[in-house]
Amino acid sequence: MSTHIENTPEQANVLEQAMLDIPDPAAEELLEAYRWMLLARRLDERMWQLIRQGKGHFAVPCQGHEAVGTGYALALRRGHDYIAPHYRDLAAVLAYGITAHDALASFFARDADPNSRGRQPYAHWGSQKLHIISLQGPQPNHVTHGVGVAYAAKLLREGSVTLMAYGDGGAQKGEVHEAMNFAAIHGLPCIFCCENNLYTQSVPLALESSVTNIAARAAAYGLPGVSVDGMDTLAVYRAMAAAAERARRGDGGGTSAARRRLQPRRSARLPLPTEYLERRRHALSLARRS
Ligand SMILES: Cc1ncc(C[n+]2csc(CCOP(=O)(O)OP(=O)(O)O)c2C)c(N)n1
Ligand SMILES: [Mg+2]
Repeated sequence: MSTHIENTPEQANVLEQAMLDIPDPAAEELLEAYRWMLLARRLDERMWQLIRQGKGHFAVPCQGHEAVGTGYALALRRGHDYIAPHYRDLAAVLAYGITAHDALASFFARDADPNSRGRQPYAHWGSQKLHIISLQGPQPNHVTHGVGVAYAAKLLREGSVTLMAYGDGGAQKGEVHEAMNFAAIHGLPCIFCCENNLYTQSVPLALESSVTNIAARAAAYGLPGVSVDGMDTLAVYRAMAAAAERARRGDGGGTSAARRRLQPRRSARLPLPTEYLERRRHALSLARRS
């Protein structure tokens, strides 16, 4: 149990120190990681094309988030550790066993979609078999669910770690506070990974949060927190591997990491060109009537 942790600067610095001792992944692993990132980017580009051709209805770009998902997937034992991914973590779910075919089946809402058989919108990842905790529409509910899975893993002495990823907008929600507090009280084997792209849809971080370094909040719960460059796969890998090691050792308190990326990008629902025209016609007809 990790109650009553002192919030000292040393405590906050624990992860930063531990990261220094994490060795680089083997060359084959790095090559595999590059494949996940490239495949995610190519799929993403294709989906945007399909949307613009009017052949898809809902795209969630992962561009700029590939290095984060890849970094944390590299640090975990895939198939054993659980992930509750952010909706932009295509690279992570590819690493976890979702195939390009599966992702496109989800994009086209087909029965072959292993996430929800086409019943949830694209990017609502989830697979019991692959240890991917199902994503819900309301953000970021999956964070509390992830903590529940970590609690169960602890009770069952399963030895697994659960990683929850969410955006900087999601980080402002009560769920994250509740999840971090509960995880810290019970010393749960879990990692909080905030993918800070500096925007919540069109709202800049400054209007969502009074602090820019989201990782600094970990200290309020007695958890170590570190902020790394989310465009740097190896930096993310080291932070996550250090966090996972602590969690596995039962060092308690869970762990927390936040990251930023360099290219903020708008999210994600583009009306079809025909919808645009329809809306324009409608707006014009209203204007004419008034
Ligand atoms: C409770 C709730 N409110 C609003 C939304 C609509 N919504 C979907 S994604 C999103 C933006 C989330 O921003 P952030 O967490 O920073 O993630 P990003 O898209 O930037 O990666 C919003 C507001 C939602 N899904 N759930
Ligand atoms: Mg964001």
